[in-house]
Amino acid sequence: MTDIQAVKTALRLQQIELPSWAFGNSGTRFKVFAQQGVPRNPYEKIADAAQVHAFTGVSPSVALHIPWDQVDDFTDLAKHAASYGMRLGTINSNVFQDNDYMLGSVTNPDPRVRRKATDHLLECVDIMDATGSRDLKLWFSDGTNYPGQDDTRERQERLATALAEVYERLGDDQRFLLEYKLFEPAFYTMDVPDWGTALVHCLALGPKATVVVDTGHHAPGTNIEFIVAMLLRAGKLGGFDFNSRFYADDDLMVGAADPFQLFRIMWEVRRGGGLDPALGVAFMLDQCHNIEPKIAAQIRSVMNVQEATAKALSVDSDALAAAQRNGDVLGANAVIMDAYNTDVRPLLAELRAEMGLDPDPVAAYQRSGYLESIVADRVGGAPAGWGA
Ligand code: RM4
Ligand code: MN
Repeated sequence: MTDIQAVKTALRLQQIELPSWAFGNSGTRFKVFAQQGVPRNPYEKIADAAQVHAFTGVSPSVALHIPWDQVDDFTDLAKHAASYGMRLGTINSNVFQDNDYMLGSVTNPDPRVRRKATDHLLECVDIMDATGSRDLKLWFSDGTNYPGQDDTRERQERLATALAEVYERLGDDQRFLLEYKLFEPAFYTMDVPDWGTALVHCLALGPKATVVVDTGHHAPGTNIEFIVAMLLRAGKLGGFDFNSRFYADDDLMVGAADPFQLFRIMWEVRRGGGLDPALGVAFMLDQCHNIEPKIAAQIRSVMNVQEATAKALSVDSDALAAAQRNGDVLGANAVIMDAYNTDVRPLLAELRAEMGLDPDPVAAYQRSGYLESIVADRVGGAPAGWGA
């Protein structure tokens, strides 16, 4: 039997962080289709993110990407966020868009480039101090394209050196989240290709170093929920970059390509205690809305995470444990499938009504006229996008 009140309480506690870059223009290497009303600066991105929170009630923080979201005064930006009932969340470092980084950033063979990259990471911690952010997300595009191009082991030493310097700089209440990615932009070796590499570096440093799972960063067919279970077991799951993919790092809306996988991931999160905010698992979106309207797509994505979570919370864990103890393969699988096949949308609609929200957040947003107002108001200036 599922305790509906307990499910609702857990859903109220789950917060989903929005990426500032999802509100700017994005595309593929073939074409960026500019949309109307797109924010022109971090202040306008936060205004858009606030809309997502206004209609979902569970997304009160915005992650920043530096230098895309560079401003003169981060304290002022934090105040601006607070005026919308929002706060600034994870600071994402960016050491992949400068010409100097062609052969890598913190693993570059040139010590001058390594210094520059590490200094950027340290500057991101300064920004965290100003914004009150807990988390620094580290993703490195570093790697090689050809066998022999550089010394794979030496690159790991360089990485360890940079990570140790950043780790030392973190305040008592700050952490870093090390992100891995199988391939792209490097095609032969990535310096942090998988969760094993990320975990080894984090274990060497201590409790403030954790691993972040970007759901788009694995080989096809990888059992991501197993990785989640292992990282939770080790106390090293810092959080998620949620998105979904059909082929590679597609950055589509989470839950769109494979809602069953998202449910399985959320079940392991629940099983490992990760829904308890005290464990510090950050649920973040890392997506690009290339052809769909961005604010509505973010609302939809938040709802998709909530639906997967509600299904995971619907698993009858006592019945599952009993079936597992009895070696009842079919029975155990049936418990999981019953939860997955539960329509949790009425429960979420009820919860939203209890929270004073419209039960249908996308429709309510679309009716609100916000999109029409930003299309009319945001005329002139340069729309935000990658590199902006
Ligand atoms: C990377 C990685 C990072 C994100 C950038 C834009 O593939 O997912 O988390 O910040 O893309
Ligand atoms: Mn990511």
